[in-house]
Amino acid sequence: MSNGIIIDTVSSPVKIGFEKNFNIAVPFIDRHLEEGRGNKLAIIGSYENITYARLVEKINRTGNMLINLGLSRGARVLMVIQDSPGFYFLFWGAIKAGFVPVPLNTLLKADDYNYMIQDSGCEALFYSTIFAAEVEKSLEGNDINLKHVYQSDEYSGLDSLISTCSKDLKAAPASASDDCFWLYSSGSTGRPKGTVHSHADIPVTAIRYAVGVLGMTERDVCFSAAKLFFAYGLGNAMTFPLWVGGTSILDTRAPSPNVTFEVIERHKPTIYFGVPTLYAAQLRALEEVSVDFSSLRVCISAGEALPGDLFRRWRNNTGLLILDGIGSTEILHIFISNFIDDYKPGVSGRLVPGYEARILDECGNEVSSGESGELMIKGDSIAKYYWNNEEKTKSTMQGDWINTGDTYYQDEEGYFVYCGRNDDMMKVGGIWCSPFEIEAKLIEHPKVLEAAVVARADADNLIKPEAYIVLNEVNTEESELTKELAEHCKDGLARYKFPRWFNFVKELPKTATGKIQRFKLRH
Ligand code: 3UK
Repeated sequence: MSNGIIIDTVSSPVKIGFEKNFNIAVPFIDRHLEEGRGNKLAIIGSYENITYARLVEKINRTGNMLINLGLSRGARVLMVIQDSPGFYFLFWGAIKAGFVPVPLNTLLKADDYNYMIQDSGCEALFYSTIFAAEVEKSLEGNDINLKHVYQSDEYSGLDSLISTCSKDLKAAPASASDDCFWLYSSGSTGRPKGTVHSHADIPVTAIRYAVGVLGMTERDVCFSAAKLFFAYGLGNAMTFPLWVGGTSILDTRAPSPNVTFEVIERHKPTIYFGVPTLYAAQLRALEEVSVDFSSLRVCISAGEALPGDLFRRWRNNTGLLILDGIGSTEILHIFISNFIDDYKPGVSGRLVPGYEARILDECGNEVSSGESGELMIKGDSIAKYYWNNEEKTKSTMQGDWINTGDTYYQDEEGYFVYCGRNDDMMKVGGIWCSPFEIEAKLIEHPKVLEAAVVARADADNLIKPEAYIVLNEVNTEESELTKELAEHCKDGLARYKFPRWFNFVKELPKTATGKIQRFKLRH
């Protein structure tokens, strides 16, 4: 049986085509039984281990359960589900049965859930018991037209709901360009936007990034500190291992350094996917403990830029590479990346083959080499549109191209260098200045754990950089430290770039996915 995807590996970049009738549940789920992987473990971790055969059975039962609810074709099914097998069952059961799963960030508050329930017009909502308080509050006292709400117990997954449903299910007819799933993308301002992805997008990221860049095979065991509800985690811990027939480690706990170390030693992943803040905290923890990283072949970082200093310290400490790559909810996964045999500390890397980039100036013209501008990307995994938001769709998705909202330049070797979000960039003395470059310099100082740099107007109303610092240790006098850090920055940064103000804070404002919210620090 064909799995519906036509991959032309002779052409470069690889060409990806789809048969007319195409539902991604066939190549990502059903295929594994035909390929004899029934007894192989698909999921390990906090819960019972799940083989591919059991996965297919549970997904089919879940799909039938959703059909039995009488949902309309294409109905949105919201999921507030922790990293557990139940997440897989619902996500793939919905897709296979012709519905559209919408995993939500599990760290949100009732008000956000309420908004997403209304905005999506969903017909069903499933949530893990531990998120009951906020989810249930979101349902109280309003006229949400939601037909089905289910709490799915952690340990048995969805068992009580699905055990009487048939274990046979044929994938619903679909095509590569049909709506397949959504993720809510939270911009730095405004309400989150329902980002609608089609059936084509998941296979494209798996083929171009997981296989093309990371060389993933069925021998890989993936562990992602980023949770499944985040596009980064969804690829790392679900769609990538499912594409290659590998194994995923799921853990429900918040990813502290100790939790990640324990999981790595116990379950022996071959690839670890982290975020810069966590790598920084892990490095600090490694001063006290030693950890067996011998199962790992490579580490990945995304979500925000990885400072070169963290890359170097991690390699010195563990002997492992961290490949930084930039991805987005809209493009679904990483489109510019460092490679195992082609990397450079402190840069995002090169285009993932299959994606194209343009860097534009304020007038929309391509910049000359070495100059920074707005990064536009073209590729075949980009979301179709934002739900219910024509204005944002028009300004972001421009024909085949998408505006990432990030400022980049290409260095003399052609590597893409991140400078900040477009709205975080500042002009100092008429010259564009990247908060990220200054932060990367500050982080090199041994007393600095994290740093955020924002624009602040001086007495003449001219913009200068201002730094917010989280210290590694707090036993240094602040005025001393300010002097020390100013000296440290003047050495190695262009003169106009050193921060004129230093603030020492306990923590930096961050989004639920760990991105520094610099706009909250501006004043
Ligand atoms: C920023 C980075 C510098 C950048 C994501 C991997 O982060 C992901 O998606 P989001 O929609 O955010 C997208 C924005 O985050 N960013 C992400 N990675 C980097 N900036 N260097 C990086 N390595 O501003 C981008 O526009 O939450 C990451 C895979 C899938 C993802 N969705």
